[in-house]
Amino acid sequence: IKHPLQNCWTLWYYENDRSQTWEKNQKEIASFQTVEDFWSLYNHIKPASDLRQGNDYSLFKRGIRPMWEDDANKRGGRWLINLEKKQRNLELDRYWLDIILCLIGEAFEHSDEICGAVVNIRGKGDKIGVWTSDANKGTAVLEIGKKLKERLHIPQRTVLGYQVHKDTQDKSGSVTKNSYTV
Ligand code: M7G
Repeated sequence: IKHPLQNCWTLWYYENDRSQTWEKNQKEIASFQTVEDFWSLYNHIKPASDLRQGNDYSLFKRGIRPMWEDDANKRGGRWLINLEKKQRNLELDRYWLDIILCLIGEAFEHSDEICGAVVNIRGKGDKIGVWTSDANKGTAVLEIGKKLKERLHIPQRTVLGYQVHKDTQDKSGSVTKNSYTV
């Protein structure tokens, strides 16, 4: 008998095809709800560091689309980890796996607030975001941010910021303000 997870999760792949809309480029790869099925999927796909620039993986609870517009995300935001270029070789895959394990292992006290996580492979620096459902739930958002920083062994001096999706969506400049930091 396989070991069930508390939630069923769906892995998505975004391929940067300019002839298609952003939404159409989001493809569901597979869903799993046991530890064993997670590892067989994980062992079967390319590590994030091998994706082409411009592409993403997303892991979301089943039924939540990896986009701002989804009902579960539209009032939410993300804890954002900005990586330096050299971290693609050193840390990206470890961070992404550790985040997946935090999500599917329900490592947070406020795991109910978690929607999913996204890794963006980008020439200007890769990014990992952990998406939560309600940016106004400060206690939950902060608990998740602190736990994340601790579980990934991110140095104390590195500041992580939480950005509201609405702000990211209609940002005019190139930076979105942080609504929380840890
Ligand atoms: P990105 O891929 O999150 O980061 O956003 P990047 O700027 O480092 O590549 C790039 C663009 O993709 C955005 O400006 C939007 O046009 C589109 N995009 C990204 N996200 C997360 C969404 C989303 O959730 N919904 C929609 N409709 N477009 C999005």
